[in-house]
Amino acid sequence: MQLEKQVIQDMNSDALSAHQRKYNYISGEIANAAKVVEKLEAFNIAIPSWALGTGGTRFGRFSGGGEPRSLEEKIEDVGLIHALNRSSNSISLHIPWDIPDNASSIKFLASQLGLHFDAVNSNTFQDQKDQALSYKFGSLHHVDKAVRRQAVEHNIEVIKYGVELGSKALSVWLADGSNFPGQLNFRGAFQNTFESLQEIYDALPDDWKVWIEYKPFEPNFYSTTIGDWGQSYLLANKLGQKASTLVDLGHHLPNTNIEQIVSLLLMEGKLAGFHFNDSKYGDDDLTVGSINPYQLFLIFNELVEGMDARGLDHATGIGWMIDASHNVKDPIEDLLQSVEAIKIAYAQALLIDQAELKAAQQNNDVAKAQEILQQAYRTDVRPLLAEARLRAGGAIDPIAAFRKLSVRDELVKERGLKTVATGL
Ligand SMILES: [Mn+2]
Repeated sequence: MQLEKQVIQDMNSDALSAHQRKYNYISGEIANAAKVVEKLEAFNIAIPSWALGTGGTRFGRFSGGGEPRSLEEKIEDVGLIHALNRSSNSISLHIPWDIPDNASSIKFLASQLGLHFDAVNSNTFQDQKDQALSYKFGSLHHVDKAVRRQAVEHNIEVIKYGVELGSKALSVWLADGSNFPGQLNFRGAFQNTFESLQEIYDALPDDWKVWIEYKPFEPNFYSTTIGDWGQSYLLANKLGQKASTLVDLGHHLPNTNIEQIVSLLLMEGKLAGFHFNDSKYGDDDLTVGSINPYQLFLIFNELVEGMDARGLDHATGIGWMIDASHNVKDPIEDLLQSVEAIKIAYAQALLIDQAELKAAQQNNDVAKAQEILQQAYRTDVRPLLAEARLRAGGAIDPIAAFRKLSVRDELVKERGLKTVATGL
């Protein structure tokens, strides 16, 4: 299924006058509305191929209807999201869940929908059917060199798929760790991980990057071998220029000051990008902005300020990607909500008068600094987002359009009620 521009435009006509009223109001209230809309138009967030089906937990999975049955159908779903919000122009593939059998036809399909391929993701946290050696006790950190070799080769194979599709980065998340004290020699595990990553690093094409993710616990519950941003940063530094640290918002212990981590990684030129999601307890993979939108806004404040300080383009300077799992909501609606939340936080951060904030910081005017941030956070920027979408040919209200056009019903008709997408 594809959504033609005309269909979306017709949808918009009902909502147009209400939108104009709201947009005119906010344009009068803030100084830089036109600039913000321009930046919002340029800002895209990649959709992961594994988020288009209903996710499960270790207790079960309740699939919805019309889930994509193939990589082609996943790309079509991202095409639908992008047609509605004009902010999701790339897809991040997970290998081996989504191996492109015919790269040129996959690339052609994507480009027809205005999409390209973002970072490719390797998987050494599961054993695959025909796999010779098991990752039960880890992959890149494994005590057995043969297992490490197999995991390194898998990563190099993922790079090859990525090259065929025009990706420019490999994203590595390891489940490696230990469940019990004494199980691992920490130094040995870290050293093995480093040496394995070095082999992967050496296989990167010149214009490629490797993004190293960290996570404090799960699936291992005593230690993880890349447990926090310091350990990832250490590896990235030792590896070299092409390696940097990927921040997954859910990969922190409760109450961690993520915005401070982001600020320092950015300062050091080692912030690869994001896996956006939200959480209340652990790696909950909930819809972005559903639990703690203020934290997301504070992160974007650091990003905007830090990227401007380094002269980075907001849209392309680092990687923007969602990594969430939708257990109870329609995945497409959930992803539309996530993209909206990210762009709201970004737009609010763009409203902050950074010069005024710096002056307040210089004067130790704490109350004023708080006022400046909260003034931006409490501004309803949604009409700015809608305006950016409208100008780009998207829907004023993407979820309303998705529902009015009965997109899911159409997908169920096409694909059937009992389809299960590959992934967790
Ligand atoms: Mn992630």
